[in-house]
Amino acid sequence: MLIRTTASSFDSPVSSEITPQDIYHARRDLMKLVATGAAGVTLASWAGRRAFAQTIQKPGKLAVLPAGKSAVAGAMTLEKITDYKDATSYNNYYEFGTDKADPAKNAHTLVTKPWSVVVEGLVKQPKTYTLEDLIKLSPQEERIYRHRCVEGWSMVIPWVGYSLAELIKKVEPLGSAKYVEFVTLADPKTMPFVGSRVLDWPYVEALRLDEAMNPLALLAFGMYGEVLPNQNGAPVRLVVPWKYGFKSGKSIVKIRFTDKEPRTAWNKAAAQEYGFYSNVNPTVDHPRWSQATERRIGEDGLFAKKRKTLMFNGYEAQVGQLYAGMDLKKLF
Ligand SMILES: Nc1nc2c(c(=O)[nH]1)N[C@H]1C(S)=C(S)[C@@H](COP(=O)(O)O)O[C@H]1N2
Ligand SMILES: [Mo]
Repeated sequence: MLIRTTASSFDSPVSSEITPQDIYHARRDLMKLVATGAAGVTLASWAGRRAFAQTIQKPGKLAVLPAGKSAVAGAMTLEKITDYKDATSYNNYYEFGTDKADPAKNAHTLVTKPWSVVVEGLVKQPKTYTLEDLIKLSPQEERIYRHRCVEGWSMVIPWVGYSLAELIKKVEPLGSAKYVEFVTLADPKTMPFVGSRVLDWPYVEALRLDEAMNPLALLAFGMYGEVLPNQNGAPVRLVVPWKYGFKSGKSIVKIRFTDKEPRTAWNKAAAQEYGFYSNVNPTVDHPRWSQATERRIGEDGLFAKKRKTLMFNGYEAQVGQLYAGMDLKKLF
């Protein structure tokens, strides 16, 4: 994979990486700055506008995880990055409680060292990776993704990791492998809500193999230039930006290749509400609420005007072909 790290290459991204939505939102952010008088000369050029949109403040809370800017098409949205504070205090991580504030309060008990990830099932090279080996398997990239929860909120998060495809290629799936299952940690000693009846533990998620091979599917080890905070799924999680957030399992301990569609935690809990695919889709509502709009966390306060939700969360150019010919109302 091509890794570009210099500022000059960042200043001339190929056009396929920039969507009309990205340009629209970047321009709108700039207009706001101009209106408040905050825009200085450095924002006069297009490069300046993008530099503004992409500047990532390292929070200085956890170990730094160096990464080059990603060259994967679509991997660097220009939209305004969500404040670290919001991204780390408004979470879903049911092993630590069902309230959005619970993971930040409770996840300090998660033990992330030592950590290993078992890769098994229909592969030629099954292997147990230590976290250290897994981190070194491919160069770390920074990716700025839109992140959309099925409950109707969204954020923009700079992740650090590499394409899940890099790991998949290393373990060589057999021809019979059609799905990839992700099993996450379920430790009742350190996770106070494992054992509660909301979900059948461990939290399990899965992708079709071709979805898992799409370069946007990210195995993430960090965010905002540092290792993942516990509440965001330390030490390793999945990020699948064109799907609702629950497809992105946190604190992964096992990756299994199968020939049958795996049962997933939310599908088991409420099959009529959470399908296997769960692609972000403004035209298919959740049975109890609309999916047509979203509220961007940290944007304009509590009474924020809602934004229109984009098909495949704005990643249609990159992933639309995976679903050609499928009835997405049935296979939601
Ligand atoms: N193990 C585990 N992974 C999980 C969840 C969970 O409860 N347990 N919640 C999911 C949901 S519903 C969402 S929206 C995202 C939230 O990720 P974030 O808190 O980093 O924004 O994590 C997903 N991964
Ligand atoms: Mo979610």
